[in-house]
Amino acid sequence: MNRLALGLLIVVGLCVAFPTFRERIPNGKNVPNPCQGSSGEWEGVGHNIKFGGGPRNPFGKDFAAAGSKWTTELCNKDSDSDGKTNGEELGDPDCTWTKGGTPSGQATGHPGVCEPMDQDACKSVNAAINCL
Ligand SMILES: [Ca+2]
Repeated sequence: MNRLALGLLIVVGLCVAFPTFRERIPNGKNVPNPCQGSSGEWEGVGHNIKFGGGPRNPFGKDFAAAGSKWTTELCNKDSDSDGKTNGEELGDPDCTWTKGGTPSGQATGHPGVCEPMDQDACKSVNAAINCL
């Protein structure tokens, strides 16, 4: 493999949602897409676009500030200001999940996107969110 191909692989790898980061939060691979008319999951949980990469959303900023790991403080925080803690949205309402474990519940919301997205209170929070 030549250097250019290797470099491209690295760049692509960095642009795609960090799979290892998704393993550091409860239900990181099952975060529902909050965009209207969309289904499936939101791979780049900490980013403004579903596929990850680029600027971070409020949860991504808090996750980075927490040392890129799930802490009790991060769990209890409501990063997207929608009234639900990150733990509630990701299925760890009691903040007991540890990496590799099974969360107590399923992810019910997106911790970095204020929901429901069409509410007035959410519009400014979600200004940078790109539903594509
Ligand atoms: Ca929230």
